[in-house]
Amino acid sequence: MSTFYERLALVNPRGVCVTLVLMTTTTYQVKGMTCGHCVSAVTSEVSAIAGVSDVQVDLETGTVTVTADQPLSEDTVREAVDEAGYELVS
Ligand SMILES: [Cu+2]
Repeated sequence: MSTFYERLALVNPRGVCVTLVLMTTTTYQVKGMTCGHCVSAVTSEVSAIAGVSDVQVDLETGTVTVTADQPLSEDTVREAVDEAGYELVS
């Protein structure tokens, strides 16, 4: 799994630089997906996780890319993938 953080750097009124995490995009490897039905099952389970705004599944590579407004715990994503009937490999 790999995570990309989209950050916004700001300078607050006291002149202190702060960064906000706007969005995280994480790519997971999922085993067992073979067709469009698998894609929609995984998409709907993972989309139901709080904070998730987008789910993209690539059948050929078996990757699921999840965009969320906060970092997600891997266990949460693993449970959702498991619920759909597949296995999170990494
Ligand atoms: Cu399928």
